[in-house]
Amino acid sequence: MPTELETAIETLITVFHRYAKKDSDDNALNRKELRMLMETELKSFLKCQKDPATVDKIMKDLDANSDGVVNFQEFVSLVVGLSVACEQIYQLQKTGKK
Ligand SMILES: [Ca+2]
Ligand SMILES: [Ca+2]
Repeated sequence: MPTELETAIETLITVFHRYAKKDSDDNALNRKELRMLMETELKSFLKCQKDPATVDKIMKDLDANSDGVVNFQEFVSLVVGLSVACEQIYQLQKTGKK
């Protein structure tokens, strides 16, 4: 039986490829694929983001090698960034409840 963390890592890989394979390039997310992934899989996380240019901005920030698409390594940095932000909120809520 895989552990919770192993399952989480597997899920990341599965979700990335589910969206990445929508066009001919299976190993990267183009703008449309990234938008679809974020709108579907990160719905509640992005709800507070009212800026319509968010996807474009995130895409530009993520595309470390500037090839116009987001590969798995670049996608992981989005997940890491969101995880860090969420963990900080988690900490704040914990301190707030004291
Ligand atoms: Ca693709
Ligand atoms: Ca890239």
